[in-house]
Amino acid sequence: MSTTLISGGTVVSANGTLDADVLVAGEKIAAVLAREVTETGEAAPAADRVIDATGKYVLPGGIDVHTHMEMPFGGTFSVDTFETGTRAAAWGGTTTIVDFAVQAKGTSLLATLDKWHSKADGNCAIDYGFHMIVSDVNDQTLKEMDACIGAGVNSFKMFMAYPGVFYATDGEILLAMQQAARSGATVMMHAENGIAIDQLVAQALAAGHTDPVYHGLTRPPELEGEATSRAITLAKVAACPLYIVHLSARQALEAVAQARDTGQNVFAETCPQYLYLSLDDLARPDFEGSKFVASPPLRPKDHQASLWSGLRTNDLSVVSTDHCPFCFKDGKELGRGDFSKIPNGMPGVEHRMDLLHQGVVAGELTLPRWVEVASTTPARMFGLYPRKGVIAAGSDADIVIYDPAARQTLSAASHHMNVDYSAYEGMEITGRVATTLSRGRTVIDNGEYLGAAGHGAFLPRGLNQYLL
Ligand code: DUC
Ligand code: ZN
Ligand code: ZN
Repeated sequence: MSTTLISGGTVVSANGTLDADVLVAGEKIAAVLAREVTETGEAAPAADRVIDATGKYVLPGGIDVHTHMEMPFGGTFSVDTFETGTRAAAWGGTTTIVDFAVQAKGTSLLATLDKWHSKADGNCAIDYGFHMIVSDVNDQTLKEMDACIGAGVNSFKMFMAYPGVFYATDGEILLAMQQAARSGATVMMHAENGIAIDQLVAQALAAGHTDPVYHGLTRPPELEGEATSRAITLAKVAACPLYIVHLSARQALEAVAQARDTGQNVFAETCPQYLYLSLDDLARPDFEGSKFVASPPLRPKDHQASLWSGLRTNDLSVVSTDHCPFCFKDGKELGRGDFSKIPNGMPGVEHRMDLLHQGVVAGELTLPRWVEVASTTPARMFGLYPRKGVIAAGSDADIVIYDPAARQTLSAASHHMNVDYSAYEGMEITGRVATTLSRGRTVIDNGEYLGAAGHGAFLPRGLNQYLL
C-alpha cells in the first residue's frame, strides 16, 4: 500500500486549526500527527512520497451536495457531463458531489436511478452520490421511495415551482413527506410559489417585457418566503425532515430561522451566486443578463448581508453550487425575445471553495466555518460522515492542499467547466487549490490534472445525522 505524508501544513477542520502532518495510506487517512508532538523528537513517519504543505491549509475535500450534470431541462441539457463536471470540481477542491437523478413524469424512480447510474458510472473523477427528484407522485412512486433509500438515495427533491413540469401540489408534497418520514429520509424543497409566478410571467410578457431582468422581477422574494413557510408547515404536519435548497431571499431565511428556533428539523443551503451576484447582473444589457438566469433568481444586493449572517448563525448550514450550466451560445440564447425561455441555471462547481475562501478573506466567515459549510456539514447532512468531511484517521483521504496567498482571476478562458462563460469573469480571488487528493489519488497537482474518469465511485448514503 503506498503512503504519502503531507507535511508542514495547517489542518483546518470545523472545530479549529492544528499544525499537523497527515499520513495517507492507500485510500485512507492513517494518522494526523500534531507537530507540537512530532517536533519533540519523534521521527516523522517514513512515506513513499512527501508533499510539502508549508504555508498552506490542509482541508477535507469539498462536498457539493447540489449539482446537475447532463440534466434535461427546458428542452435542452446542462452542458457539463459527469466527466467534465467532476474534473472541474476537483480543480476547485471539491472531492464529492451529490447530483440529482430526475424522474420524468410517467416513469419510475428505480428506472430513473438506473439511468443516472449509467450516466455517471465509469466517468467521474471524484466520488458521487445521488438525490432523487420526484416529479410524479403516485402509489408506485411512493412505494419506490423506500427502494431508493435501500439503494443509498435517501433525499428527495420536490418543486413548488414549474407548474406542468416538476411542480407538485401541496397534497402530493404532503404524501411524499409522510412517506419519507416513515424512513427518516429528508425532503429537499425548491420553494417558490410557481402558480403565482406563472401569472406574473404571463403579465410581463403581455406587457412586452422580454429582457432577462424580468426573470428576477417576476419571481419576487416574497413568493420564495411564502413557499418556504408553506413547505415548513407541511413538513411539520408530516413530521418530515426538510432541507430548503438554494435559498436566496431574506424572507425565506426568516421562515427557516423561525422554524429552527422551535426545534423543527428544518435545514437550508445557499449558493455562492446569491452571496456575490445580484439583480443588477440580471439587468446587464445586450442579453448578458441571461448568463445569470437561475431559479430562484439573483436578488437585490441587500439580501446578501442576511445570507452571510445566516451562514454565521447556522440557519444556513451548507453552501452548495446548484451547478447547472448552459452555454450562452445556443443555450441561453434560446430565450432571446422571451426571458421565460432562457434555460434556468448557472455554472459554479469549480469555484465554490474559492468564493467561500473569499468570504474568509473579507471577514464574513471564520476559517473553520468555511470548512464546516463546504465539507463537514454537507457530509453529516447527507449521511457521508465520517467517511467524508473530516481529516481524521480512518476517513477517506479526500484532501485539499490550499494556498491561501495565491492570487487568481476567474475567467472562462481558464476555468475547466464545459461552458462558454464565467458568471464571475474578471473577479480577482485570493487563494487557490494547490493539490487535490481523492481517496489518496492525486487528481490535481500544481496546475496539472492527474485524475482519471472512472476513479470516482458511487457513495450510498446514510440518513441525515442532524435530526432532532
Ligand atoms: N432548480 C434547481 O435546483 N436547479 C436548476 C433549476 C432549478 O430550478
Ligand atoms: Zn431548484
Ligand atoms: Zn438545482
